Amino acid sequence: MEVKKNQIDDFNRDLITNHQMEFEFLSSKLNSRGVDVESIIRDMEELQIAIPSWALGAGGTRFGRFAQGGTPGNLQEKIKDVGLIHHLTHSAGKISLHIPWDIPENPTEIVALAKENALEFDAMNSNTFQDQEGQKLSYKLGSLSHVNSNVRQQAIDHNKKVIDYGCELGSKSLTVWLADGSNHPGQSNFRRALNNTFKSLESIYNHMPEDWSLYIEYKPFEPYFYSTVIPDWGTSFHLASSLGERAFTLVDLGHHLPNTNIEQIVSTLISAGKLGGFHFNDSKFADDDLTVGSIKPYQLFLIFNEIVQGMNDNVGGNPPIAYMIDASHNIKDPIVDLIQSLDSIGLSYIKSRIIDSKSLNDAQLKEDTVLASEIINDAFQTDVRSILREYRRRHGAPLDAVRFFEKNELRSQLIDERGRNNLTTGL
Ligand code: PSV
Ligand code: MN
Repeated sequence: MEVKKNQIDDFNRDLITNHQMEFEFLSSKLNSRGVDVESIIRDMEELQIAIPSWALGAGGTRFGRFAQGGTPGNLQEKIKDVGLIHHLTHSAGKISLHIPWDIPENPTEIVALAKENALEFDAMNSNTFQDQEGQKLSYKLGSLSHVNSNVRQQAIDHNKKVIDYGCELGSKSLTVWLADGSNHPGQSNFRRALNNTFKSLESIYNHMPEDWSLYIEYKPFEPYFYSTVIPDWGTSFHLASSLGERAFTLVDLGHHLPNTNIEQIVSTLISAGKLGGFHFNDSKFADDDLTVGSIKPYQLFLIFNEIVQGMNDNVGGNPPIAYMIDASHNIKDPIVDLIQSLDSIGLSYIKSRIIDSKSLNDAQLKEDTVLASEIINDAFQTDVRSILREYRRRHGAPLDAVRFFEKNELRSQLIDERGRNNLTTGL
């Protein structure tokens, strides 16, 4: 399915007058306050968010999944869906693959298709949390941390293979989400599990080419509920620091206990130069993978504030952060949900850029708590949607990507092409 330039032009024609009015009003207001709107629009080009290959199908829970129709049935179709999202938003220029769900059987063809869709390959993701058909040893009681060295070796070899696939695609990083943990007190020796994990990761780290990075996720619960081998950022940070310069912590928004101050974790990691990757989603209860910014937009804004300020100072020499959306789509159309997530990310980023950081710093130093919170709130309460629209317009994208998708009945076209009951690989 192809979206033509004239379809976008026709769509934008109805919205353009109103958009221009709103954009001019907001930019003159912000410019008079010393905010350089043009530089924000320019910098947004750098804010490219990877879409994982497992996000394009109908998600669900262990209780069931509901078919969406027209979802991609193979890696090629997944690349095309991400290409479409990027075309409509100009902010999803990367795709993140999961092995074995999306093995690139013919890397040359896959690389060419990605290029055609203006996409790069972001981090590769390994999977030692499921047993695959024909797999020799089970991961039921762990993988990289397992007490049995043969199981550990199998998991290490899998991760190495994932790196090799990534090399063929031009990816430069591996993300390890280690599901290992225990369900019962006494089941696992914490020290041994952590030590085994470190040694396994060391072997994987040493397999990476010189220009690769390793991102280590953490998660306090699930699939095991008593303990997790890498439960928190401290453990991930400890492993990354012990492994070396090219190992980093990855923060997934859904992997925290309720009310954790995630923005402070982000700030600490950037100060130490160890924030490698970031997975966006939102949640009400646990790791429920809801649309980014749908539940806690203020938290997202505060996180971006720490990212923007931290990366400006960058005393720890933090490398550019690899951003990805890691959400699941139970009842919404996955493409629409991903666009809504990209909208939230873009808006939070813009809001964090319009914070009057000089006055905020002065207020902090003058111990003026009220003024400090007024400054933060002023940015958060500003409606910056016209800046996001202007960014999209300048890149030939629709002023409202969700409405464009629906008005042009793009899902129906995908259903016509791919069928209503096709199965998507992955979660
Ligand atoms: C499970 O929590 C998870 O969402 C992790 O965050 C990984 O990034 C992803 O699955 C795929 O392995
Ligand atoms: Mn994740």
